[in-house]
Amino acid sequence: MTKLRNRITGPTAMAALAGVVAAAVVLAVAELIGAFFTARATPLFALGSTFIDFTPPKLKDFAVATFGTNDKAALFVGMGLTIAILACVLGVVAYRKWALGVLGVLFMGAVIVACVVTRAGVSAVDAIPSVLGTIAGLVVLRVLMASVWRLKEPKPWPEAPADQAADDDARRQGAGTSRRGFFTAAGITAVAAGVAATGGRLLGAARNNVAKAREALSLPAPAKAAAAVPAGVQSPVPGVTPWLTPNNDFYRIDTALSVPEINVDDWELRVHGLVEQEVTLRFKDLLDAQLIESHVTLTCVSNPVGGNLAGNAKWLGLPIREVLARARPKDGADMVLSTSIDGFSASTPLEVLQDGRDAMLAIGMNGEPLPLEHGYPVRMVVPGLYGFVSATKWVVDLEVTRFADNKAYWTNRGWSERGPIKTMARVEVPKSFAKVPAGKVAVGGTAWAQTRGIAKVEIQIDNGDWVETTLSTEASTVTWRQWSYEWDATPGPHYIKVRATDGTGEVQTDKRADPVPDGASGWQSVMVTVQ
Ligand SMILES: Nc1nc2c(c(=O)[nH]1)N[C@H]1C(S)=C(S)[C@@H](COP(=O)(O)O)O[C@H]1N2
Ligand SMILES: [Mo]
Repeated sequence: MTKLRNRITGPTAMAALAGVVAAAVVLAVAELIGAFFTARATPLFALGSTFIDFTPPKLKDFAVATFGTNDKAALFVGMGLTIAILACVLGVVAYRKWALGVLGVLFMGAVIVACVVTRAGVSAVDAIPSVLGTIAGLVVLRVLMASVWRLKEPKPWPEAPADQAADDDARRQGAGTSRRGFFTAAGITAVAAGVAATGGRLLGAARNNVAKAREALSLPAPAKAAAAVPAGVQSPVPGVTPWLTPNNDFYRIDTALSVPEINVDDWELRVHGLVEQEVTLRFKDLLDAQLIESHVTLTCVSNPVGGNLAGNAKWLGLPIREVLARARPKDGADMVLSTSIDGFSASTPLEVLQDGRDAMLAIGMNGEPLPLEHGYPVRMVVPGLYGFVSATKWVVDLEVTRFADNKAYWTNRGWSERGPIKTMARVEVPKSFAKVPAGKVAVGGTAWAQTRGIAKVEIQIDNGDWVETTLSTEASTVTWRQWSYEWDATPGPHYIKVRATDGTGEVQTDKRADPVPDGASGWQSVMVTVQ
């Protein structure tokens, strides 16, 4: 009984416990202080994310297969256990050789700091919570260890010579208080750490609740409002895509595993590179600027012929040419590399950003702040270019550079370095493989050729002649344009083909191309059965 008790409460076990308590203090203090820093700067988040980054895909698949949507919880439990075991070892090491223990703790602290500062969107000051946490952990370890060391001194009591009995009695009593003191101190510290960590969590969540902050944000009125949308932009055919895409239905394409959450107070855009004058913009600068509003149709280069990776919205933002005018690009610059907080980048021709089109740093989408998944608080919108070379969401950096010197995210992965949008038309009603009754059948859809505009949309039934459809009103050359046609359908299977002609008179090519490297092309053909 005494043996068991000694094993659990003996100096070595106490040293291990001291290690665990100290580790809890490191994390708790960092969590509490971290509430006042970037959300991604807390040790647990940084350690976890770094771990995920270095996890082989096989292990990731295994984790998802085994734990499903609890994979993140499993990760944190696993991390907790690993940290606890390491802390036990460090505690025992510190007990035996304090200097070595200190080195171990400092090493762990350095690992945490390294994980924190290498996270995207985290700066060196964000290491402060981890550094202070490590210091607090060391102090706690030292204080607790002092009581453990005090126990080491007396020889095992039964073998003590008789003449030392009185002396030992005193020591034993000292040891008793020391032991009691240790467990009391360890317990209180552990509880305090729990309270601090929870408090830090709540405080951080309250301070960094980006979704709430977004809802509370009110956008300024534009200095230059969007041109009024003329009547008749919408195709009269029921079932055709709404001309204006609601934010909730807007396609979403990005490489972000979790949507970046940026505080407007933390947001900063650095404009640098081949410029006469570096410029740094804060969110407030945007709110105070002369903003413009404009309807622009965005399109993804990955959109297949007939696909729906396109959307049309009213954007509110600051023209990028005005920012560039302040930075004054140097001769020889021909590209702006925009980078998001999570490392995505896009290469946009400098001239496109200066030629007067409504290329902007957008903060509003259809009258609301950008939804988080569409780039809150600031993204780029550039009429006429596919998103992968222009529409950087969560944008934080603009480098004025040259195509010869820099490559963007997708260009490094086999896609083109430039991406003007190709002319595209699609049939939306009737749907492919639909069965429709014979007689008058309403046919309709959408076409786009941003910056050139749509001048004509034709359809061809089976191998008949190309016939012109009725175009809906054009709002602008940078928005899509809808069309409709009344088809006299005879029973049997039929193919409907569609093609557009852009504002320069160029007919959409029938040459089939895959999305890679610079966008799909070809005419869409839908099969319908008329009954
Ligand atoms: N940060 C970031 N921005 C990004 C991307 C991305 O992966 N990360 N994808 C781009 C691509 S390929 C497209 S098509 C558009 C899509 O914008 P949306 O999701 O708002 O429709 O965002 C662009 N901006
Ligand atoms: Mo895209």
